[in-house]
Amino acid sequence: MAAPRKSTTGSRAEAQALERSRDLPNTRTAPDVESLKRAFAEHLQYSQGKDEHSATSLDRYFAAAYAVRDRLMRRWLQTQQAWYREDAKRVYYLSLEFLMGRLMENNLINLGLRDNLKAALADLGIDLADLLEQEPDAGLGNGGLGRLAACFLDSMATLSLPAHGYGIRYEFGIFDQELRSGYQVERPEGWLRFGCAWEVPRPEYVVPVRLYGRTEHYRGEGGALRVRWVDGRRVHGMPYDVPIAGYGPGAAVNTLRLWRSRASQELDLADFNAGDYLRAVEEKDVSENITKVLYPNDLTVMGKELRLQQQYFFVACSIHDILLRHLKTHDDLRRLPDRVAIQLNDTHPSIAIAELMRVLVDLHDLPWDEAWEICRAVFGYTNHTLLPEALERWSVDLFGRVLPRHLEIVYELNRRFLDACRGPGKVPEEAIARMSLIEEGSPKQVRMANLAVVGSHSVNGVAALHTELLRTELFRDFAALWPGKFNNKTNGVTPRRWVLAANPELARTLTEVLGPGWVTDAGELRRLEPLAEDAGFRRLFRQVKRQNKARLAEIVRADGGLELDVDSIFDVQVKRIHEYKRQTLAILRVVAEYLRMKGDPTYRPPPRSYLFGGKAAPGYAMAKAIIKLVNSVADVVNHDPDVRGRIAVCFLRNFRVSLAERIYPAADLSEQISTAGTEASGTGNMKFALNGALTVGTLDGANVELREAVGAENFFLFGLTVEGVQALRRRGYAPREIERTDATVRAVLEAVAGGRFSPEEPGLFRPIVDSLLGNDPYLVLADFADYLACQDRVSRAWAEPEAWTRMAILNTARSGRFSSDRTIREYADEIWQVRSTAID
Ligand code: 26Q
Repeated sequence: MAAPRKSTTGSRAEAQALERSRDLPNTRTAPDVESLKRAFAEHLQYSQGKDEHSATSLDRYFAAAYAVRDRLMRRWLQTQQAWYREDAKRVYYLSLEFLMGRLMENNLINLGLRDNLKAALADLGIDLADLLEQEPDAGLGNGGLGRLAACFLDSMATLSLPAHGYGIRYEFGIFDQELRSGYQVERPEGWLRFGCAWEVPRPEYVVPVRLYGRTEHYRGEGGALRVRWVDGRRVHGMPYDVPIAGYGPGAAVNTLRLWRSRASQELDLADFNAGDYLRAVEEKDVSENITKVLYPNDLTVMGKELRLQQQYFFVACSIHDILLRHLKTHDDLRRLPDRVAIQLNDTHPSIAIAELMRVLVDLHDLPWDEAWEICRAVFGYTNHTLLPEALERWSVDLFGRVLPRHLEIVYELNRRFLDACRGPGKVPEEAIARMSLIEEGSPKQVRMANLAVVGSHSVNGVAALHTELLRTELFRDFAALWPGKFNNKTNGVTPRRWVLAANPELARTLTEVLGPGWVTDAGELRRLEPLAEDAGFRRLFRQVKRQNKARLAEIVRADGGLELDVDSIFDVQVKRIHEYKRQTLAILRVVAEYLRMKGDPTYRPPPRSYLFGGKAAPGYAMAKAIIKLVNSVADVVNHDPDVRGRIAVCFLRNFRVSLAERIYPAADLSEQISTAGTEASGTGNMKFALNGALTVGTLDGANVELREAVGAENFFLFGLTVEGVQALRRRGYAPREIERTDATVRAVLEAVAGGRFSPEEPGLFRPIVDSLLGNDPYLVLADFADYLACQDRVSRAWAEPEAWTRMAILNTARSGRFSSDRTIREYADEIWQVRSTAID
């Protein structure tokens, strides 16, 4: 079944030559300024074929990128040799999304080349910052889940863990967001248009994958019942490897392997020989469509056939690859759990459980029970959401058509699992119905979350509160059966990208006072605490923030023309647009502020700039309406001379990793205002806090732990708790009652629904207001009054700049726990049992 891998064993002479080249004084990859200059000049000529007259900015970016890439390669090889030599247990992180953003600056920083390259380019009259802007974001994800995977890769390499990421090389990542008259318009984003300097195609490692077809049951050797999957379509998975450099001298360079679908030649040739050239080419199209585009939905899943193909395609390629690597050095698949841990980033890759069963049982002839034990020992599953609409289910019909053998396997797993649950004194029948891998009803559906729970030895939530809710609500039946399986791994973010790269001024200040250790040991930030009492340091901290605000203001000006006042509060809510995240709550408060200022000229809170940003799923009408509302409120408020200089509203177009890197460092206030019990963790909250923003937040997700870490007195808390939310829902939430009794709510809703922000189309925002007054599951109006009161506390706190700065410093000082290094150590020790191996 496997395409032959054309790796050969080289001659002794070749090995000696390579050995010598490694020992030689290393001019090609030396890190000094002169060598970098020379490398740049050579790549401009010999890789780009350009001279100083013809080179574009893009050519210069590529020349510099190749110079950096050369310096990655040797450590990459060394790392892979070390994993092989040590026979290290490896961890595989399977994810449909890796939201990497730009790669060049992080590679420079992690390799310790940034200053030298900056100097080398400066000597040539080139500004490094300008070059870095040439690189498009690798936007291969939607939001939190995809960015978490990217932060994890950075931490795993920095901690020198033998880790591999597996994902899809989408030709089109998350769409570019444009605004037309305040409405979101999606544009395809072709990040590969000019090629990617950081990927290495590996056509010699293609993997064949089957889809559709049917199963044949037959008697094998000794009369045993066996199954094979036949017919259907064949496609090829071609890997593209992206090196992932850890930070610092002892760190690893790991691999992110992204699969691209290609037409399988066998099929093309068969059609071609039959004289149907056009059909052959069409078939090629269908095959290559699988990895064309990222699904831009987060949290609302629809059972699209192509999405199932994507999931299975990349899983099949990855499992094949993992087993091949294992079998290179071990002949026994039963030892797999000692050598391999596979982490499933949500249920999206959970078909891997059925695929590993298929490969072990059908192809390698292992007994079912043994195969199952191996699966459960190998897989871990991370859940990222409690929202019911986000739980993946596939109709049995569709699933069985695309993956006929896997459906049989799921049914057999389910039969055995439910049999084991039944019996006197065991699991009650109604719990069994909830735990079944198949949801009865029409249509019947495969429950991917249940498959992932049953097929893993570990199920983790992404914040303490979220994990508690998994245990007591979503997976309560499973938790009763297997209490030890459920565990918490609170999310984290990488301080390399989110502080060192994004906030160089803050980073320099931190290193000056703390030394460089905080970059890999974020707990060191705690030593900043006493400096919160130092007036000189506070001044410095404020200066850094002010510079960052000026830098963001310049970006906003260049993109939209709005002039932000850098002395105003930068009050920021950036994240995907979703009703549960309650951008509506924030914008309704802006309206309330605006109306209050209009009605009472003596009301003079400190000036604020309200910055919003985020993408709406293209099919999510309510989210798109919210974007339009923000832009419409901005239009009115920003043009009203009565409030000029006191309030500004700005929707930041096309929120993405590279823009986020400019936003978090510039924020004074971080809005984390989801309904308690809905946001699994949040990770933006951590990026803000590390960069010295104060949080206005509910007791939801990781906000709970963030508040504990920074201290309740340095966090603006409001809103219902999870228990409060549950109690209110039981009592019956009556938003009309709130409207009747709260004059501010009434005035705000009247303004929005009555067309004050949409005079051309007075009814435009009626649906938003109707939904808030109807069966709103997110209880926006229930938290409204408390949110306003809380924001008044914020305004009063801002009026005391020294006290504010003290709080901001303490937020940075006490957020070290939210480094993804801490998170990854916990995964490595408690789920994967993999160890760091230093690279010499
Ligand atoms: C599934 C099927 C079909 C199409 C799309 C999807 C899909 C894609 C992306 C479903 C969900 C997602 C993304 C979920 C996500 O980003 N969740 C967030 O994960 C973060 C990291 O753990 C948390 O911090 C956030 O709280 C959580 O919302």
